[in-house]
Amino acid sequence: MKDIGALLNIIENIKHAQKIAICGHIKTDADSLGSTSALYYALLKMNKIVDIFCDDIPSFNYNFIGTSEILNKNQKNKYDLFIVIDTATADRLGIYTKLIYKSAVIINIDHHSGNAKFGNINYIDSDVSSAGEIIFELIKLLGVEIDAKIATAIYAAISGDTGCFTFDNTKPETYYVAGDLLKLGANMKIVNFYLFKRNTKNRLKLISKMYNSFMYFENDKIIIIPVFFKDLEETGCSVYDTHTIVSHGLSIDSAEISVMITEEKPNKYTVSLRSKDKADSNKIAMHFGGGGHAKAAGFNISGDYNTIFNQILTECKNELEFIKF
Ligand SMILES: [Mn+2]
Repeated sequence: MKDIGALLNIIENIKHAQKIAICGHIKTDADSLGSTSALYYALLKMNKIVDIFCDDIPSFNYNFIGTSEILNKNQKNKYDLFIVIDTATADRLGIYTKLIYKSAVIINIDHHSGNAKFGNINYIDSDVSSAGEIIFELIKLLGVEIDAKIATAIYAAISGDTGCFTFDNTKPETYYVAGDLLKLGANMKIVNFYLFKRNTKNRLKLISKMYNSFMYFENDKIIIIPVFFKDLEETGCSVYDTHTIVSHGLSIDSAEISVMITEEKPNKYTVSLRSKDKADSNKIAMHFGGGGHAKAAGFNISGDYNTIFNQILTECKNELEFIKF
């Protein structure tokens, strides 16, 4: 729920701080990068000393946000304020987890319902589509003029987490915010291309392999898409190139749950889950120590492929049994 009081508390803290750090999560995405970058640009306009971190090398597709030029450039020993965005648990900051506890005040801004509230100030609103929506509100309240660069970063954040305004988390308010951002100069064309349309020849090769390996269970209610390390090697792709394909499993009428099991490194798997109507992806992911949202979640797991595959299939079947009632 929106909590203006808490936002005003964050604003007071920002106003009184000089050295501020901003960080998003590992396995970064458009929401994390867009939200952290937008706030970074806004705080620079307030003449703050700001550093932005992310323990990841973002995909080329996010370069338009401008983050690659500003990310992980400077690191001070201590910050007045450390602002964590879009990150449910502190360990998802990777190597920067240690840094937050050296700061005077930790502000935790997120939209994951399972957020661990590790900040001194926690602003968690799971009603909004993305952290981007919260950051838009925050920058407006800070009184900073939102230019086209900031608007594009926030638009990318929202568009990324809503799957270009197609997921269930897209609400009337999401469109109002997106409309405001377009008026402020957000470059919708560039966001649409880099987040949803751009391909490389290598990625097209990988996708065609993936389409050929869709597996169907429980009268086609469960779709599992395995991607092996050798597939990535043979096509010259990374895990990032597999993104979005997991949603395609749900395009089949009967599908309730779509799972992509990607062997990122030999015997190390990244698992992405998507669900359509009643099935809860978050619940399945939490069973394996992961998390996310009701319709989109994920986790990491290591070990023997067949064992992992069977465990995941069993949990998906359990969820189908559960939603029958
Ligand atoms: Mn997010």
